[in-house]
Amino acid sequence: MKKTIGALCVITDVSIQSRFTHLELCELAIRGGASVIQLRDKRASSRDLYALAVAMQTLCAGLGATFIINDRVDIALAANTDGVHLGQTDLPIPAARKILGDHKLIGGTAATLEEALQVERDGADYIGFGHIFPTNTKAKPSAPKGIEQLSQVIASVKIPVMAIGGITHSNVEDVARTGSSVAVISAVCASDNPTAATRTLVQTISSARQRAAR
Ligand code: TZP
Ligand code: MG
Repeated sequence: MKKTIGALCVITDVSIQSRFTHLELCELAIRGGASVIQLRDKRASSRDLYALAVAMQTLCAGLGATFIINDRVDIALAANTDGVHLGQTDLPIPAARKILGDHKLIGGTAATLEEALQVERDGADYIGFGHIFPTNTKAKPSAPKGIEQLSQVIASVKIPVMAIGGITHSNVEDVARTGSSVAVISAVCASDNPTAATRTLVQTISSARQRAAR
């Protein structure tokens, strides 16, 4: 059965910090309540990335989380991950769908409403929209999109939206109130205590969603 994206995706990153490995971050974040883990590593060799993806998929399956790999449809297929996340310059979503089939999650990045609509038309399962706030984790040529554009995207598409970029403990409530899922890198990976950082984010998202549903 196809997995869902839930409330919080923690994207593991070993380029902004060296204290924790991908696998350690994966386990620590799931223990804190992350529903989705995404492996994102632009430097690892294909061989290392494959081995890591197999290990992280096994860990996620054992702990009840969804596992997604960034960029790499080939590794998603070979390691039988739950899904893949594709950016605007990665393999097109329809091509990835041909390879992975209907049971795998495919997410697509969008930075504008037009891109979000295209990602939906392309058959993605969710849209990663951002960056919402300023971030140092990834070089971004355009301006942050903010909560208003996020809400506009959510109102315009039928598939789930996952907000990304500069989301921290201090602004996650505003993001969650829109109904969006949340993806973070530095708020968890650069924290001294990734489990506690994840737990706080999950709790804030969950109470904001409950309040918004009332
Ligand atoms: N895509 C858009 S912003 C971003 C990515 C991968 C970086 C998010 O990192 P952080 O540390 O949560 O701002
Ligand atoms: Mg990419």
